[in-house]
Amino acid sequence: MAPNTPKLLDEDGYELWLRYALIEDTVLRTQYENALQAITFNVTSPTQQAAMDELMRGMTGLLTGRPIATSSVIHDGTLLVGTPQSEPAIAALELHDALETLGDEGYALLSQSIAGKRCTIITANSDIGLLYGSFALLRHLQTHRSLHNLHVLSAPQMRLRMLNHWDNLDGTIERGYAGFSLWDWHKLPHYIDPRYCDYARAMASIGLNAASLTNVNANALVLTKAYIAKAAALADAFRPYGIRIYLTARFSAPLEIGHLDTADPLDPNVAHWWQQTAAMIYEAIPDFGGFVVKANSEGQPGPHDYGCTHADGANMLADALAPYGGTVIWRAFVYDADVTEDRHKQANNQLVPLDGAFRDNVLLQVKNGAIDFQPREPFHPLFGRMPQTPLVLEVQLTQEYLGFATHLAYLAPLFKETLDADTYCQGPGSTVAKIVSGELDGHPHSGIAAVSNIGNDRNWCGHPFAAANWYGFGRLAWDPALTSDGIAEEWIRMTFSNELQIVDEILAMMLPSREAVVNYMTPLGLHHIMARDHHYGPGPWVDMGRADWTALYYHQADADGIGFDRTSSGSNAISQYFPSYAAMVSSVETCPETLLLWFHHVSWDHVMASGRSLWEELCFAYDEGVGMVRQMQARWTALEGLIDSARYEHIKALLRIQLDEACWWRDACLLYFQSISGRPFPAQIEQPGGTLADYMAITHYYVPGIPERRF
Ligand code: BDP
Repeated sequence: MAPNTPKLLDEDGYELWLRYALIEDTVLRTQYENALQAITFNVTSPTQQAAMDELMRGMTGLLTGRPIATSSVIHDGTLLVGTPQSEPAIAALELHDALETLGDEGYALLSQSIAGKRCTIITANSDIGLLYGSFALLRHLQTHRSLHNLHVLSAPQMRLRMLNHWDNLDGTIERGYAGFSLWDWHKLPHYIDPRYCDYARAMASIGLNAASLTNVNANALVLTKAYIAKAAALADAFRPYGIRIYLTARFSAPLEIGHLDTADPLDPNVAHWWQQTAAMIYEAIPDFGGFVVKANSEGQPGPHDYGCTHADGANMLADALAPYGGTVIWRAFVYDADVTEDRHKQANNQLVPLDGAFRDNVLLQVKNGAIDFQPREPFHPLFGRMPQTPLVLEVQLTQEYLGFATHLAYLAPLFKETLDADTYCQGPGSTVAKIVSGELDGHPHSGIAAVSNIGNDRNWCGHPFAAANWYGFGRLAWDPALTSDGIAEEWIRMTFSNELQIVDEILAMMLPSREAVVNYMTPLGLHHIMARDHHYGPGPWVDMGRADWTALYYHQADADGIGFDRTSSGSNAISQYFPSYAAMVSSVETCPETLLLWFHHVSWDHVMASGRSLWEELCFAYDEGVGMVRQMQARWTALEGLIDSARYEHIKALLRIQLDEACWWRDACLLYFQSISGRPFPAQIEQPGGTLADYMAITHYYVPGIPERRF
């Protein structure tokens, strides 16, 4: 640090990417101040008020530090905000062409001369569009982009842009690593924690418009009157920010809270109970989004319990919600303990025959891959196979399988990998993004959802860098064509600094970080080899419990080789993909090496593209993962003095944990696989410390993310 540099004020991350720190570049600040001297905004609704408050807060912080003047008269340097309905000066501009492209959530940012005065305009067809536009203008300033000749027209590609909170009513969070639930059910509905508003601001700032509040492993109590009143208070707090709430519906709720003796979806009393429940909910929450349902999966109740199909179950709930415009989001994460079929195939087997059988207000929510949010999975073979059903893509922000909240893993590249994947369902270019945006099959419903990584930790997501995943998800939900690099750069500039050295170093840490995790946990297509139940740390030796919860089932390592044969000589899961993709992955020669062991059982001596044997390649990959964490550490230490010391030290400590755990993963996995392959470690890699027995003996108690009742 230069001797006279003032010490940076410590930050705790609460402000996320909405810090609005004073722009220190005085030339740039003066340009902005000249362009934005006063606001003209005829506020007529709570959402418009939220936009006004945010503009005032943001511009005050970023610019002079003084509140910006408001004026009803247009001058040079006016920021004019409004819809054509709320603001006559905007109506007079006749911006029909632009507004037509924006739909009911998009916005325009324009430089415009009005009666000879230079103005900047935020306009939209709706109040929520104005709020999104206000955040976009602030992002523009926060990232130091020019206001000259502004002409930004932006509308979301997906209608439903949702977070799924896996929060329990007792405050714990399933797979949550950032503290306890934000929802204080005990004090609701009367105490509205100011944090709810900050949550809603953060959501709206990245265009997210829906939140499912409760765990998919649902508790029926949330559907009782007392809890609906509490949920309604949250819905009220979120409404100005365009966020609709959803609740998870436990299929057996009619038994548990409805005093019925069945939850059979074809029983009229059951249907009636759900209709009454829907009526009660909509009375309290008129814009209630609907139900998210996990049924007949991992022991959860569902229509199969009564000999009915997923469509029977989903449609019964959909009929209850239809009069109010609500939707059912039925999860496709279904697999059966009693079925010996490769778990990879089960969702397609159960659901593809039901395409066309669901009501119009049912959406099917499909995880990015067929197993379970692994560090790398090929796209789920359901994408493209159910053209008559709107599919919602589900990704996971909380790092259940990517190092919890102590590993830095920037996940936009993972989300992009799925969104950009070509299913070939309607020929080349039939990407997952086009399927879930509704573009390919002309569905009015479309959507993307992410399992939240938010808790009541002061910095929201536990790891300061985990906020980039929340941010990145929102930005991609709005526009899947954005790049991972571009999103990361925005986030860094808003979260840390616009200094190029800082931006470049942090970008170089973030972009390869997910690949680092893949390397030190599950390289070359390995998957599901983590510790049992809590999933903390390596467990390639796990062989207890039902087969498809063991690691042995997935890696299939034996004296000859390793990997899951999903070709026609094995489980034939590949046949569920469309021919062009299936042909590529079914040959060892053309299958991307990153997915090799996902689809093939390969000899330890198989020669890889590098010229090394598979065994050596595995060793190098694990070792490279550890090396990549060391590089992240070196880049971070180079920033000492340029980042406030609170965040600097916190991240430095987390990187230390990440390195230790990366070594743990590498050494435990390599020692275990060596015990099967019988081959020596290449001399060039760091030789594993400890013995396999030591690693296998490690036991952890009270690992976060598992509600204690599960033990
Ligand atoms: C798995 C989690 C489990 C969830 C399940 C789901 O381990 O806690 O309940 O997914 O998505 O990843 O339903």
